[in-house]
Amino acid sequence: MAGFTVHFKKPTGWADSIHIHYWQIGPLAAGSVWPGVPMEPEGDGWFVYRFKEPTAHIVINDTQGRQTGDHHRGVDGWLDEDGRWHQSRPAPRPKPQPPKPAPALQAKPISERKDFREETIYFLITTRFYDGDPSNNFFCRDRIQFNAAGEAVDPHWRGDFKGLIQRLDYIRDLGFTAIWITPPVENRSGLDYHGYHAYDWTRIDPRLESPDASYQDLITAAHAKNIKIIQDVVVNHSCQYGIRGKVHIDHLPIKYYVPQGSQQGKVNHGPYQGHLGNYAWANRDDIDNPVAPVWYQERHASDPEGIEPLADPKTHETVPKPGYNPGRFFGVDANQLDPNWFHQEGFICGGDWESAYPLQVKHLAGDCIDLATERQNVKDYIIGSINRYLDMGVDALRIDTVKHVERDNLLEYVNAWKTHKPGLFVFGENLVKGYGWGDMGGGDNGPSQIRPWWYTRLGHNPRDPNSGGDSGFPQLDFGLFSTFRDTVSKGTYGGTAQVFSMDWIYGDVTQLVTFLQNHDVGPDNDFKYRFKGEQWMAAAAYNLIWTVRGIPCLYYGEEIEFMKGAPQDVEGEKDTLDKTGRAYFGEHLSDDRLAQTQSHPLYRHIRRLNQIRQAVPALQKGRMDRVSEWGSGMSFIRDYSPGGSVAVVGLVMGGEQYINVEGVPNGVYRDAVTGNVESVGYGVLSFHVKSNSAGIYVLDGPGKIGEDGVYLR
Ligand SMILES: [Ca+2]
Ligand SMILES: [Ca+2]
Repeated sequence: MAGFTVHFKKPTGWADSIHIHYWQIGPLAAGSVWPGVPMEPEGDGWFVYRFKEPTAHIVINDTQGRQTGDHHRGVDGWLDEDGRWHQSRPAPRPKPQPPKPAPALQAKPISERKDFREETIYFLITTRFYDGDPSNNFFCRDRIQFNAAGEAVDPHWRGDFKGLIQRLDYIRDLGFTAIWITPPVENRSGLDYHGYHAYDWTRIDPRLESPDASYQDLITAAHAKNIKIIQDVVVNHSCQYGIRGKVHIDHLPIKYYVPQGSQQGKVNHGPYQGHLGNYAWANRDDIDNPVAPVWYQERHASDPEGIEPLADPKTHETVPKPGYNPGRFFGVDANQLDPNWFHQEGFICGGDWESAYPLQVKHLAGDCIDLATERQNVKDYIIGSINRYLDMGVDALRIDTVKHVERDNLLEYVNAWKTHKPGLFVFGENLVKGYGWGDMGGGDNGPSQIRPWWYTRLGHNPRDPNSGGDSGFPQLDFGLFSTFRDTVSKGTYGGTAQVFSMDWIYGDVTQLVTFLQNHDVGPDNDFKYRFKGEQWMAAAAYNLIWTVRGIPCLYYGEEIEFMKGAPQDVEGEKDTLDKTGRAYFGEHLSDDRLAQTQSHPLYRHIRRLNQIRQAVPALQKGRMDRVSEWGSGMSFIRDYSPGGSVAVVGLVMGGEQYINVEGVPNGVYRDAVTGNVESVGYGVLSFHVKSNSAGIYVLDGPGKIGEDGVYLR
């Protein structure tokens, strides 16, 4: 017998120590002992072994854990790196093709984008983004900034819809396809520029609109640029004055307030001059509520300066009176609230924060009065008001203060809006610092019922997420966010895998909205500052957020490290917005500064990540598999086989690395970052990643996407 010869092409990533293990080679010959005998190199990555026996069962391996499947051979053959046999040596693989041009930033038309996981989100506080109309600018009563000359500057209500419309191209160029705006409905509070103190859900706040830039104009203009609008909605509470046309909360008109030692009409309240009422527009001097008591409504019209003596109906004392109880102007008597609209349990105290019932029925703060959300009149009012904005074209909703409303009650609202507008994407904010696993562990001090995962589910067992299916109400991913304090903020991915190990507790983890920071929180020890870390750490965080499961969301200014290290919100009594992460951004968007802003390394970085994610369905929708993490790097597979898309991702912090990922479907992979091509024949993809960069190998992918930058190259 002549025997036969086996040739083998070493796959990418295999060690050079190629061995062949064999058995059942005939009745008289013994098989080899694992890992078998060395094969001889024969050039161009090929190895050879000659059998004297007629047949053999064989397994080829590299002695480092990589091996082929079992083969039974009796004739000469060449085994290629995809596991296929040939009768002669196959031609070398074609050289990597030149990368195709990157897909245009233009997303598919909105009408074709039914799955919100295809989007990435830019979150902005409308009043702090870009001022297109100074005539609607307005100072809040609190936290007014004065310049050296004693003039009030930087009005809180400054950015507006007109400015946002003018800068839609900026957001589109950055690659975002959806904008989350702070609540646009009419507000009333000493500090209401952010919109979370609603007074009238049925009206858009006039301080955001201009004659030629209404809310409808914004929605229409965004849609014309293929950008979706996400409206922020507060269900849990109203402002401290009640709701226009529905319910009044007792207090004295603010224009009668005079501080101790002053005199009405002579007080310097900055832009308010004289009193805290009328500043610029008469309809904002206090409230114009038709359900307020008759005396209140009469004063609204008859005494705009707040100088005619008024007897406080509660105490019969007369105002204006210097130093008269400020609580009568700015406070709320929790015992006098209308039970048809408000809960009757008083204000939240220290011990209430980790307990569901008090958290959900008590008032969050003096200007956040807890609505009786389970009552039909409240449901009808809020659901009906928001339906109108959905009819105007709003594409998605973000729900505020989720854990303050009992889940099944809140789902009544969410499901009503989804019924009104089928396919609507609605996500929630359930703020937690920590993993947020509730009764599922992770050192959580609160119960499951107030944690994000609970709201993504329908079951009622706090220890069994699978006791109910997907509620269809995904949440902002505060669990992942919380890990950034100890990971990317310290220049390591170490510990990140742990949060992904609990992904199963969510209804649909691929729909969570992921972020590094927002207007309330940042990834530091106190969870309250804009990201303070080095620029490369932020880039590493974005590499992660844009490639793991979830829908990435960027907070305005992150793209240029805007207000780096500043507190997200005012801290000290004297702080003004310019000292915080909510500072006015518009100066970076002026015509003469725009090019500079757009050349920032992180701007270019995020732009490219958006390009890549938009081109790879697996990054949008794939489940995460084979998560591996070793501090200076991590790797995983995003498997969206149903959509024909698979991506293998390796992330690197610090020096360059070679990364091996196992369990990879066989085929040809192209790196979206470098354009490098690798073939996988035995389930292992091995690739090189430069320092502080990433490899994003896409099965049958388009090759390199976008231009190299500082952090992706
Ligand atoms: Ca303005
Ligand atoms: Ca509540």
